[in-house]
Amino acid sequence: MSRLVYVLNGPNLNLLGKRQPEIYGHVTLADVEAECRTLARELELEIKFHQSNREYEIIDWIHAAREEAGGIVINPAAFTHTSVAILDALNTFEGAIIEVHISNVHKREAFRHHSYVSLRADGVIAGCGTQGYALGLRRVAALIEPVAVAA
Ligand code: DHK
Repeated sequence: MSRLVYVLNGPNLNLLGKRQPEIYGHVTLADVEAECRTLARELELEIKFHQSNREYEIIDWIHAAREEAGGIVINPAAFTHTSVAILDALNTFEGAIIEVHISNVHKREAFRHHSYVSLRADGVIAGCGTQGYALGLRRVAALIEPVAVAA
C-alpha cells in the first residue's frame, strides 16, 4: 500500500496557537506540520499536509488521496459535527483513516459529542493535544504495514 499519507485540517486550525490557547494550546499549525514531517521520516512515510476553511477543498484533497495515498489523518475541526459531505468523501477512500481532535470533544458542549467522520474513521484520537497528530501518524503507519506475526 502507498506510504503517502494526507494530513488534513479543517476550519480555524490556521489560527492554532493564537485561538483559545486554553483549549487548543500554544503550538502553531506550522509547528504541527514540522513535527509530522520529522516523524514521517522516522516512519518512512511521505506526507501531504493541508489546512482549509472551505469544506470543498477538504473534499477535493480526500478525492486526491483516493488516487495516491495509503492513509489519511484528519482533524475536520467544526466540520466533524456537521459535514455529511466529508463523510461521503471519506467513504470513497479505501486506506486507513484516523480522526484527530486536539481537545477532548467529549468533555465539551453536547454538539461536539457527535462526529459524522467517526462513522468511517478506523480510529479516533481526542484530548491528547497536538500530540494526537503524531499518534495518528503512528497508527496509520501500523495499518499501512501491519507488524508481521510469526505463524
Ligand atoms: C477543533 C475545532 O475547531 C472544533 O470545532 C472541534 C476540534 C474540536 C479539536 O479539538 O481539534 O469541535
